Amino acid sequence: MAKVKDYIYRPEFECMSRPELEALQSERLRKTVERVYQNCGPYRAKMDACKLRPSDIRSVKDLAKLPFTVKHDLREAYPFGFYSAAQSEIVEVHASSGTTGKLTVVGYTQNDIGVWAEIAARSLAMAGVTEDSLVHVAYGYGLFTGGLGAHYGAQKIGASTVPASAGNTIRQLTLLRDFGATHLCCTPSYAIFLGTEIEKAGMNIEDFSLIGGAFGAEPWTYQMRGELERLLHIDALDIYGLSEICGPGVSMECMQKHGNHVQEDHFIPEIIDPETLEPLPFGSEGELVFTTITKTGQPLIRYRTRDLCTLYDEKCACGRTTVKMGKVKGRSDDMLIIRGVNVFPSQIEAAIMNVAGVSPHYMIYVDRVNNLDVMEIDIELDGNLAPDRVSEIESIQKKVETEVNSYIGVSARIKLCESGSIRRSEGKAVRVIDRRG
Ligand code: DLL
Repeated sequence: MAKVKDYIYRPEFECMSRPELEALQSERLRKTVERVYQNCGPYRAKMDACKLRPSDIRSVKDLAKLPFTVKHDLREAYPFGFYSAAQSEIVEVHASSGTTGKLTVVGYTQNDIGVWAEIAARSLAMAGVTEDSLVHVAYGYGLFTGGLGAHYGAQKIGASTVPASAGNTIRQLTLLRDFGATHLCCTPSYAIFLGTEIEKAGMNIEDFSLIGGAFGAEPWTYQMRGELERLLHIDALDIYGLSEICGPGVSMECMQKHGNHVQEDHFIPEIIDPETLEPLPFGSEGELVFTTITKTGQPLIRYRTRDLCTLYDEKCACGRTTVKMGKVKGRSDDMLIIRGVNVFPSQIEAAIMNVAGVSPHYMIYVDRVNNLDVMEIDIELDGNLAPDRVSEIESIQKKVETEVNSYIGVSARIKLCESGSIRRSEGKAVRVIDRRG
């Protein structure tokens, strides 16, 4: 039974008719384009290069005329060259490191912090947060936007906010239980870790008051949601965002648990073909692109996220009218090419989580042996399964092998390991070690 009630925080924006929304988006887009052209050198240069003037952008229908922005553009302008506001107006700076290269820096004005608090509050309201809730934030606080984003949202609602930050699992569990947290915010992999540690810590989930949570910052499957809900006795909802656009809350799943609503009065989403860069219709899988239309510090125009997913324009039973994003399959940079086949870690997760007897803790190793790509997946056995039941373990191993092969079309060596043997992460999970150099 669902425990969470889905509160529509701002129906006047979340439930607008499409013509009303497009009129609002067009007005905000015009202002944003004018702002970046007048105040941000790299944008003026990009628009001049395509012979575009702000007056050429009259409505959302003109969006595709505008040039894209990519991470490399931000890094070239490191640290503050993409600001569209004076340094004196910037009140907070965040940055993401990615796997390589320079930091990608994002500056927020007071207005932008307000936008962020608003979208994070709307998101937490979808997970049932009210002023009576107690929200335990176990995303990292710091340059990463997870901690402060969830914090601003919970505070805007008026909930009691516990800024636990990441790490120290026993302390997290003790605080969650003793303070009676109703909602948990952290990465799904860390939430699973917390869930599996409860019993080991001699605690009982019945003594916790949790009902829901907002989990994101990394791809996770519907199967993982099932596991998380079973372990923590909660409704586990998906929150999406990225530092460059506005941290957590750019989109959020409602209690229908079928896609994340994009906060379209603040961000215009598009899906493009990552090869041809042409916009694709709703329902097609492609690269997600966002244009911010209410930020003033560092607005971004047609920012290519590298995240692969699908947008849906379907009526949602929750009453919101905004476009929904399907599950993020992964970043195009995270795609593995194994013996010529494109594989995303999230597909492997979906395959292994279909088999009973394994836990959600796994690690993928890729090697090149005699010029051939070889993949090994180490998966922990379910904690309740004794490792000496050889025939049962062999049968699980076979099932995982078959499932992975039929899901992704590539064979993998499956190694089942003892519970607790795979490294846990307190933030974004590291799932792949590619040793092919
Ligand atoms: O991860 C912001 C965030 C914090 C989102 C907390 C949700 C919760 P970055 O560190 O800049 O920002 O990483 C952004 O993480 O482009 C996606 O590839 C991935 N990502 C974020 N949320 C999800 C999600 C934060 N719900 C990058 N599902 C994005 C899948 C996600 N991937």
